[in-house]
Amino acid sequence: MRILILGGDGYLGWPTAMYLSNRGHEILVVDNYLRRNLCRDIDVEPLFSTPNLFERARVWKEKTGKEIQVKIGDCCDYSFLKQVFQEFLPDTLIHYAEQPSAPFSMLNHNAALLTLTNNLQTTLNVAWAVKECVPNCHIIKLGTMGEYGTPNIDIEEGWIEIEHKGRKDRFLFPRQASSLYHTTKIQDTDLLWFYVRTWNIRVTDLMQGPVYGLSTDETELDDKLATFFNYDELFGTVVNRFIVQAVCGYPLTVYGKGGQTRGYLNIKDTLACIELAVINPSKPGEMRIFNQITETFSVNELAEKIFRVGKERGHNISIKRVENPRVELEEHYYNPKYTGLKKLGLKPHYLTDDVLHGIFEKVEKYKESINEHMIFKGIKW
Ligand code: USQ
Repeated sequence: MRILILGGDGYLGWPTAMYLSNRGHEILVVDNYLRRNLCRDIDVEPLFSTPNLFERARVWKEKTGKEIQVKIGDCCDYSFLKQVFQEFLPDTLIHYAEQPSAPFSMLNHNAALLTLTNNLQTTLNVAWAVKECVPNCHIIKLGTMGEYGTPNIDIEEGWIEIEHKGRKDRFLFPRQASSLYHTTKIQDTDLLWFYVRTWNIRVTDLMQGPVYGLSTDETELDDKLATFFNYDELFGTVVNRFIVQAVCGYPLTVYGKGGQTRGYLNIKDTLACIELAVINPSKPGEMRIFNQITETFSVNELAEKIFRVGKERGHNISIKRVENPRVELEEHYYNPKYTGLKKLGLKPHYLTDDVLHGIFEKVEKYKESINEHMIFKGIKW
């Protein structure tokens, strides 16, 4: 298939590009380096630097003989995006091109505006480019489990049937996020659902939980093919952060009571889920939604696991409860359904001790590069 990946430079975008290229698909990645630039501008650079996309694609070709095409540009610019679509004519579009950080979106008005305009304008442009250039193209959009929030009822896979005063209908499952970033993802969902109903386009929305890990079969081929690995408060996700904290002797920062429970998944499973969505596309006029997680943990459970494995590796670790900088429930019911992707064939890589040892081993190599000042900045909601 011809697969266009928007946001192809990111933590997930670049590993996805290599994974699908390795499986024989024709890949074009597009990015404007928003994430790289934001990290540099606000002094939260990843654990190790990674080459730009052109260099990454050159190394990929050297190692595998396979080509990944690269275009640098802003998906908010409709004429640029439309031209990319007209020239490449994708069968599948994978949409990662968003500002992905909840804390960044809450930093100040400029950051909020950037998040809102970047995320929504890109999604709007994607829907239009598909309609005008390749109406049969399957859009795979990365949503997030945080769209649902933490309701006091079971979380269904995207949809819920409601009976009201003797009548029934099927609706999007209620969404109530707890950051502006997560709210833009809800708005993305709504936008695409509107265009699915109106234009019969085909969409798969993957409601993903926080991802952890830094290696995939493809990143292992060469150090220059590694993905970004942020461990800072803005762009790092909790498991990756805690492992870096454990390695450098910074206390594991459990926010509030630590009962916040989320669904997590290994970066390898993100790639597998994307591939399953690619090869099993939704139908025209269908908005298909999967909850993309493999298991759930509270922050306390994660901290305890990482504490235990880190101790085994001889690290000097402590767990510190800090006042929660976020507005979120710290003790709540959480029972999401996540059977759809398993039915399509997903074989999860769970967060075992072995997996944690593997991430520790990688991070330990860069121990000297860890900048403790990036770990906690206290960005408050
Ligand atoms: N947390 C701590 N201590 C920390 C960092 C985080 O207790 O030092 C807690 C947070 O309060 C939260 C949980 O860990 O309850 C997860 O936080 P996170 O920073 O790993 O994840 P989040 O901000 O929710 O966002 C991340 C990605 C985002 C993705 C989302 C999936 O940055 O792009 O969409 O995970 S989900 O959370 O399911 O919406």
